[in-house]
Amino acid sequence: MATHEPNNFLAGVIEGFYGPPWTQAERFELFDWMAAWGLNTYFYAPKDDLNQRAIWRELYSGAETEALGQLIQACQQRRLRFVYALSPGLDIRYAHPTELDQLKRRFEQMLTLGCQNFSLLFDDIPDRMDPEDNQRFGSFASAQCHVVNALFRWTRERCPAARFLFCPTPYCGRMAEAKLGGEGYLAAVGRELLPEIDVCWTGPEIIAREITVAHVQELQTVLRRKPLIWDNLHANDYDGRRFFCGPYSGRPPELRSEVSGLLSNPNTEFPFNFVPLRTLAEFVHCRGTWDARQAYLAAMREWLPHFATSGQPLALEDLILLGDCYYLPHEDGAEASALFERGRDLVAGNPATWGGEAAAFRQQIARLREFCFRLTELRHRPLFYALNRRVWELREELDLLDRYVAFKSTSGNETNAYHPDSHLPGTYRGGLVARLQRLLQPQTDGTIAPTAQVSDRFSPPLVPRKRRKSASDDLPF
Ligand code: GDL
Repeated sequence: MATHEPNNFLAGVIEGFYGPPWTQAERFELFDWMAAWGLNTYFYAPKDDLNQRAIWRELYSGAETEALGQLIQACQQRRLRFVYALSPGLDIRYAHPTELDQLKRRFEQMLTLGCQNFSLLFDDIPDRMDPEDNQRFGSFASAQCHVVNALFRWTRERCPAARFLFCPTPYCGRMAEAKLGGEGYLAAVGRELLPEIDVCWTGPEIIAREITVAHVQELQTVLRRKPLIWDNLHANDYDGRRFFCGPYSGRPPELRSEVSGLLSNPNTEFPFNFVPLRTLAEFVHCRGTWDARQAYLAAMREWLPHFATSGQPLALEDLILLGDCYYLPHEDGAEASALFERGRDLVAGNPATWGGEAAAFRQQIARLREFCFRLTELRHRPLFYALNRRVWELREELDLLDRYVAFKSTSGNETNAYHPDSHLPGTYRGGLVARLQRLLQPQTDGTIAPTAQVSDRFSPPLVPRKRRKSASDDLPF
């Protein structure tokens, strides 16, 4: 027996990240996946669709409406719910009736395209209001509820079955604890927001490693409804070096009956989302216990055909090793963890005692480097382009470790300093951002502390090995 009501339960995908929105072709591919896998909701909310947030009062142009109309139709054909979001929170004047008219005008345009479900989002906005709004409503929560309730009523008059979603300004446990939006914000939403409106919530954190039943039940009493999970587990817009192709994880199946839906806001690069969404769909429909790793391995098998090459086929076990390197925000996959631990132990240990470990490590590295290199042969070019920079960086680090271990393994070098032939200052781990990162370091207890010794100059001197010292080496630049 399913633990939630499949018809009302919103299961699917939010295009709700920062950065370049997905292409039309990617969205159509997504809709096919969703229809095949039993996901029912596509939530259109790209932060960088200009008309969604920055210029939310402006209507779409002809070409834009045509594209949106195609998406709505494509969803209808596949019996998927299309939800359209506006984010007016950057500069809306809550007390001005003309602002409500602007929102209606925007929704009206979407209604004429066949859109039937709407949303107003107030995430990531300034935590203060105009004095006039403050005077009229007294609180941020009341001002937002006023606008959302009004738009909800207006929409339901035109579309009686409309689903209406609201994202509060504090949308995770940590923000609520910090009293973002003001004292009692969520309690006011619970009291004042019409009960049919869904409230989005990302969990205890913006990127929640775990979302427990207890966490959600506590929230239910405050919100007076089941929250709708906006899940950022696989979002990568906050870190350009990473992507996440691990399984849907850290949420028990019992959570499903405590929420009004589960929507994933995944990687910005669409091709990375196969396994995250495949496993989300499995999770939504699973009976009994949930084994995230098993779901991952099964989904990786299905993903492998996307890695067809112009040469020899790639092996599933190698794809799994790569996937393990880009698994989840708080967790590497098993094989990547093992690789890291081996490397860490070697580097920390005395090379004289490395024995066969060094050779085994170098072999593992060689396999992963070769696989990364072979990705250049992918026929699916958008997938390769999305992978390219990230995997390049991985290869650089593997290459350095390999050279280091090879050097130290050579008899007589155990205590000698290693001077790289590549990985040179300036071009390797260079740049302002990398140098800024070295100033403060996250500690294992969650604090951030100054790095003990930052030996970093703007332009470190290049002193290649085997070069005789020249007079210019003593110049101070
Ligand atoms: C957020 C943003 C979301 C973004 C995500 C990850 C919500 C409600 N809003 O806070 O647009 O993609 O973090 O960076 O999650």
